[in-house]
Amino acid sequence: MERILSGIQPSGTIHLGNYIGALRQWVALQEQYDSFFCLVDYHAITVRQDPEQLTYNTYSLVAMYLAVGLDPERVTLFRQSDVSAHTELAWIFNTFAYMGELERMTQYKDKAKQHKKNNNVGLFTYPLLMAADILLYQPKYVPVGEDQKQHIELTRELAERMNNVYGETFTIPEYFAAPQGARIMSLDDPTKKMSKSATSEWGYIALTDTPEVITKKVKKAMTDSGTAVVAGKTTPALTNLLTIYSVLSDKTIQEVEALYQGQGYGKFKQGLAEVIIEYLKPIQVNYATLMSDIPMLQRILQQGAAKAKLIADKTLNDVKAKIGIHP
Ligand code: ATP
Ligand code: LTN
Repeated sequence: MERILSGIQPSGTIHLGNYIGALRQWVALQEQYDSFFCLVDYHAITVRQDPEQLTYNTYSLVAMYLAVGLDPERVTLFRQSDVSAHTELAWIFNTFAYMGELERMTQYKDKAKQHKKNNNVGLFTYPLLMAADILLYQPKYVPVGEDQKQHIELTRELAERMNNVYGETFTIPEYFAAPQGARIMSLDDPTKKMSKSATSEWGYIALTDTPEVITKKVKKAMTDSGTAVVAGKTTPALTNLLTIYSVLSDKTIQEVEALYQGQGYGKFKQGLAEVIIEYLKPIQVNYATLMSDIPMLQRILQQGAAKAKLIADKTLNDVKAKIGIHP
């Protein structure tokens, strides 16, 4: 069975962008692939976290992984910090990656601007820890949103560099994009991606938002000038809303456009809010049940870490031996 690996930072609320761009694909792919899904807490601390909140966010994220339909019997769910091979391999990659390569990363450039007072070295070397997360498990695909494509390209570059020097060491992983919605845009600014670290909560819909909040956020969402509910280059805001509607309702964008022909934005937004609320209802029920049993979530993470460690240590030991560091 071919392998996939992906991860999300336990740094805040999971939103529809995370779900449509990443999580939803994971649920579909778990049937066909040997799946490893990580909670990347060492990545999350590149932005200062409140310790208690980070612990809570970690459990909240495992609960969300399960609530959307990942099956812990089938997939390996684990926390990055439980498998020390990740930070060890990341250090080795620090000695193989070039400053210029990391300076080109758009996520770094954005985050450095966003966090002027804490533009720490971890923000800069972040992609190398991500490369280690991936390459330790030799996956064929990495299902992530489009914003992470550049990091996957860097990961491939590093893997090839190591393979050229030391012979076959790493599988070269491929970016796996969601067929629709690989980049969901912010509701209050369709030129920016929907993001959990956005300054305004009006930009995203959290998977845990109540029906009232969802209705308000959708009502407030930006639209384009005009009245027709159509997708296209000149209507980026509507295209984004139509994409969300289409993915969550299993209708094509054309079918949704037809449904709201001649009805204006108000009716469409009301329909969209209903679709989102109905879609999230069962996820929210599951999530609440799962969060009431933290020891069970801890057990799942422990079991996952044990499975992950076996594979990660094997790769790390191979790399160490190749560079001349024998146990
Ligand atoms: P932050 O805003 O703090 O950078 P984030 O909301 O981008 O966080 P991540 O933890 O960085 O969330 O991303 C988790 C996964 O969700 C990644 O695979 C990422 O590509 C995907 N993702 C994040 N935002 C979007 C989006 N707007 N559309 C599609 N996929 C997204
Ligand atoms: N950088 C990713 C999160 C991430 C990741 C990974 C994704 C860290 N390690 C390994 C896939 C595989 C992000 O979404 N910001």
